[in-house]
Amino acid sequence: MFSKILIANRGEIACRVIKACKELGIKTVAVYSEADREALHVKIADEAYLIGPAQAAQSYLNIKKIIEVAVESKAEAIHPGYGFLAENANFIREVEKAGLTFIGPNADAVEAMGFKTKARKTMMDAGVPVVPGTTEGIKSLDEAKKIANEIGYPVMVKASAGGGGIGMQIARNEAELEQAFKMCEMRAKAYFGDPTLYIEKYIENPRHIEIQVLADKFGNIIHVNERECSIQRRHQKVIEEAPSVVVIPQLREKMGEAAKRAAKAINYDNAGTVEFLVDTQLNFYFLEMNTRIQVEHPVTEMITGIDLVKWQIKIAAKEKLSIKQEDVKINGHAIECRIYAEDPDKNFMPSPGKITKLSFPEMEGLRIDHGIYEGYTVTPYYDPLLAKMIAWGKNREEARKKMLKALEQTVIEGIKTNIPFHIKALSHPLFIEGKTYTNFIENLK
Ligand code: MV4
Repeated sequence: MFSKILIANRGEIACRVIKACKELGIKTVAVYSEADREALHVKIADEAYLIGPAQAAQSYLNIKKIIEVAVESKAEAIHPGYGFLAENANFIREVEKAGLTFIGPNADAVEAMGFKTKARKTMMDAGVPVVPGTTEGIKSLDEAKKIANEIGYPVMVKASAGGGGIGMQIARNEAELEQAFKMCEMRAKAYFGDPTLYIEKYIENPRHIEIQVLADKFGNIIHVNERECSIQRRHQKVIEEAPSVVVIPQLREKMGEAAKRAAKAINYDNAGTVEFLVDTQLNFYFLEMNTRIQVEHPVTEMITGIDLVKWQIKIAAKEKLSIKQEDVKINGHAIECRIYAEDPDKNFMPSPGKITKLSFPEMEGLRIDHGIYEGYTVTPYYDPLLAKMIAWGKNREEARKKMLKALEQTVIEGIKTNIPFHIKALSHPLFIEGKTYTNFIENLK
C-alpha cells in the first residue's frame, strides 16, 4: 500500500479522497491555486503546495507542476478526482514516466473511450448494445443526409471528440439536419479542435442509467449496480439515485453484464462507469464510458456498503478485488442532491461570495460530502458545486422524506444555493411517482 498520495483536485472530491486516505492510514498532499489558499482541502491535508494562479489551465491542469510537487513531497501516487486531469491519457503517461502511480485506469483504456466513434465501434464488436448510427466520422452533408435517411428521423448529430452533451443537436427532418450539421461542426471545431461528427438514432424520452464497475489489474471485474441520473439541467446532473425505479433484477443483470463486457473489451482497470440511454420500452444502449470516479458515486456506496474510493486506491496499489459479483447486494435506496452556489431565481446563475452562516443537519442515514465551512468565500473560478447531500432509506419514499427534511434543516447564508429547487423537485408528484425522465426539469414549473 502507498504511504503518501497527492490529490490533484479541489473542493468536495479532494476532501472525499483525503478522508479515504486517512481511513487507510495514508498521508495526503494537497495542491491549490492562488484562489484556493483558504480552501478546506488545503486545511485537512497533511501537506499542501501552491501550484499556480486561479486559472485552472495554470494550476489544476498544470501537469508539469503537479508531478514536480508529487516527486518533491515524496508522494507515491496521484488521485485525480473528477474533471481537471482525470481523463487525460497524456497526464497518466507523464505520471508513470515520473515513476509514480496514477489512481485510475491505464492510459490506453482512457483513450479507447475518449473518441466516441471509436468507442462505439469497440462496443459493437464486444457485443454491447449501442444506439443505432455510424461508427465512422461523417465526411459531408450529403453523406449525413444519406445516413439519416437510412437510420430514419429523428436523428442526433454529435461531435466525435465530444461527450456529456456538448456539441450535439437533434434533427427531425432534412432541413433540420442541414442546420444541425453546420452548427455541430462549428462547435466541435471550437470546443474540441476536431470537427468530426457522427449520427445516431434519436431516442425519445430516454432515461440516463449508468452502471458502476470495479476492475482490478488481474482481470477481475464486477458491476456495482446502477445509478439513475435522468434529472439533469443543460447536461449537468442535479439529482441522482440508486437503485433506479425502472430497473428490475433481470434488466440489472443484463446491463451489468454489458457494462462488464465494455470494461473487458478495453482492458479496463480501476473504478469506471458505463452510461446507457434506456428507452421507454426498457431497451438500453451504450452512450459513453466515464473513466474516472464520478460525482454521484456516494449513492452506490450507500446502498452497497462498498467504498469505491478506497477500492480505487487498493486497485492502483495492485491489490486483488476481493468482492465477488454474488457478494454485491442492494440495501435500501439512496438519493443525492447536488448543492450548487447558484441562484434558481436568476436562471441558475453562479452565486459566488462569502458563506456567512453554515449549518448542516446530522441524522442517521444522511451523508454530506462537501468542501466548505462558515466564513469560506466561494470563488467564481471553478465548478460551483458546494456539497452533495445523500440520504439513505429502507425504500425510496423513506430516502425522499429524509432528503427533504435534511434540505429544510440546512442553513447556507451569504450566497444563493439551489436548495429551494431541490425541495420543489423532491416534492413534485412526478418525482414521487419515479417519473424522472430527462424532461423533468422543464416540466417542473
Ligand atoms: C441522446 C439523447 C437521445 N438520443 N442520444 C447525451 C449526453 C447526455 N448528457 C445527454 N445525451 C443525450 N443523448 C440519442 N441518440 C438524449 C440525450 C439527453 C439526455 C439523456 C439522458 C438524460 C438527460 C438528457 C437530457 C438531454 C438530452
